[in-house]
Amino acid sequence: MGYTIAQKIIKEHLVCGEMTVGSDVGLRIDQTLTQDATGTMAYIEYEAMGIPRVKTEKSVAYIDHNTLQTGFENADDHRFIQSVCKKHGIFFSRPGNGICHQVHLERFGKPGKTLIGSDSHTPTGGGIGMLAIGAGGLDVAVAMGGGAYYITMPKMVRVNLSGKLSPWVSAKDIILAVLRVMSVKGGVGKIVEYGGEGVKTLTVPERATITNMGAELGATTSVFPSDEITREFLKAQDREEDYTELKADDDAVYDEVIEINLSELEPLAACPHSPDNVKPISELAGQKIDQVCIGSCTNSSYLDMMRVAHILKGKKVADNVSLAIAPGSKQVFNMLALNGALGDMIAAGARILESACGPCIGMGQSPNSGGISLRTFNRNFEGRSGTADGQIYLVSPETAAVSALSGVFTDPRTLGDAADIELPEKFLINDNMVIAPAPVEEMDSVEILRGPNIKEYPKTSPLTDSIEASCSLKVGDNITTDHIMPAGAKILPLRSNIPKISEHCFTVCDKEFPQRAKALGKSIIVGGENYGQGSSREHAALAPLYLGVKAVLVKSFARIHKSNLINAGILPLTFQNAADYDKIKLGDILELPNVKSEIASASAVTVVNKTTGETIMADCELSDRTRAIIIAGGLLDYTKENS
Ligand code: MIC
Ligand code: SF4
Repeated sequence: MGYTIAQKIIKEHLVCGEMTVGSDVGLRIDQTLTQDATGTMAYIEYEAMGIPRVKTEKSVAYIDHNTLQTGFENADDHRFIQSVCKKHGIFFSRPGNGICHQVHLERFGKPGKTLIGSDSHTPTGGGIGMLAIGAGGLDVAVAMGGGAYYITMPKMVRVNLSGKLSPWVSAKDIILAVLRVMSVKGGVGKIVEYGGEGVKTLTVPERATITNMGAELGATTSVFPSDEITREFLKAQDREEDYTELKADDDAVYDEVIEINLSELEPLAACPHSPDNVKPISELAGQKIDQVCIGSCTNSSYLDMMRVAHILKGKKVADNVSLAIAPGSKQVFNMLALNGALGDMIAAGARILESACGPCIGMGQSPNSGGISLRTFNRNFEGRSGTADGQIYLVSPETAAVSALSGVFTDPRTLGDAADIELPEKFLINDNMVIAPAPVEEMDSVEILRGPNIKEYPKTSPLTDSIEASCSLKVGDNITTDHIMPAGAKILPLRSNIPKISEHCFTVCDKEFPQRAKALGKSIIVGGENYGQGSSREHAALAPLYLGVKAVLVKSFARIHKSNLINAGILPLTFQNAADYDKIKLGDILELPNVKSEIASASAVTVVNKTTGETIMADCELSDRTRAIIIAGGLLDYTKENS
């Protein structure tokens, strides 16, 4: 039996475990990336491990999220990360150099290598055939120290692409079509692999748009083959030597196959408030809009930007629309500046932003009250834009640009012939905003610059024999990490300060939650399906930990959040019988009388609702390793115990 692309990379990097679906496998990690909003915590954790130099082939720290410096906090955190990088052997990508995933794809990613990143959109690297996975900061810290990264061996999904995109239909429409089929939880426990004749029609940046937004399927990662198109891209980035061919064996076996005929696709939009709420643009056409934002790690490549500039050239943005554009990297920005495309955007009335995440994470450009905003981003969760009742639609750059000019939802196909824009033979190479670490012999003299915003990792404690705690919050299905630990310009600067950031925990759902949980001292959260979907932010586990949350009891979990809970020593429990969800109310007192022995013996966990007298059975799906982590009180304690 042959192997899929992902299985080949896993096999090559396997340090322990069996490659059978559902079992835990440990992988050797070649490259890591962090961004600043998760990075400070990851580097605090790395320092706590006491390993002088990173052991990966390449580790890069990007500053791209917290770039609005409205107080000392972000600048202090950037300085801290820069000093850690210099000392410990990590490359530092300065603010302004671009969004981590875009820059990593351009300058560092290599086919066939493993990459983990403290950001859920790390699978962007799958666009050049990497096994690139989003993880919590602590997992990235461990990998930098040479430790394995553990995943549950996923099922394999093959998406067969046939045909060729029609003019004005774009890579974004492909991933929206996949989301329409699979939904935001359809990818949990799976790797999505693209194949078929249609693959040859897609450039690397287009493939990367698709693997990037595979995160919204809940998938472990997504991957494309590495072929002649990959070689051409790497050659244009002046690193052809990084190329290796990668393809699935002809007799590779997939658990699921999805057919997408590119020729049949039309421009699509993900409507509020979920990336899988997909409708054709033709159905929305004519509705008035207020804002358009073009950029983010999904759609800010040179190709995307050139297509947008071409549409805007010689035209004017509609009076009712505010258009913001953020090129994804300094490379893209600089090329647009030199070839005149930037001038076309400015002339049309676009507001040009720095190369960073910006509006995608609520760092500025929040829309007006109830405003309709078309964005080329990957997430449209409620409130994420910074405007509680903002109506965010996720669309392709082409749809976004055309609609910015008309002031209403517009199907770009109405524009007539599309321009044939191709990738350049050579990108502009200038890595002067990537700072190399100090040589080993100088590392001892590098001082770590810690600002007052940086506070310690919250206190953890080993699992107790029993737990008695109240239900401090009850939430429904598809709770995102943006609900649990909101981001945005006001809250993101607190990422290094868990006591302060925890004051905002779950306030999107319930303003009283932080005070209530703190007053209770110990508590349990109850939720529905796909709990914790979205980002990799471990703050969505660390803030609850700080507030005394001992367990989260839900119908099902999203992958990264579940592992962040385990790393923080919080019990991830699932109802054996989903209907038991109705048997717990806010304020009920719950007792887990034998929790430690049940966890230790891999048995079901008994939950007694002392308020109603009913008993509920819960599962706690753990491997031997994660069981030991939970018992120790989290990954840091486990690592200390085992080193
Ligand atoms: C996001 O898109 O939600 C983020 C902000 O990039 C997060 C990381 C974070 O919260 O810092 C992610 O995707 O992991
Ligand atoms: Fe940044 Fe948005 Fe991409 Fe997250 S999804 S890394 S916030 S651009």
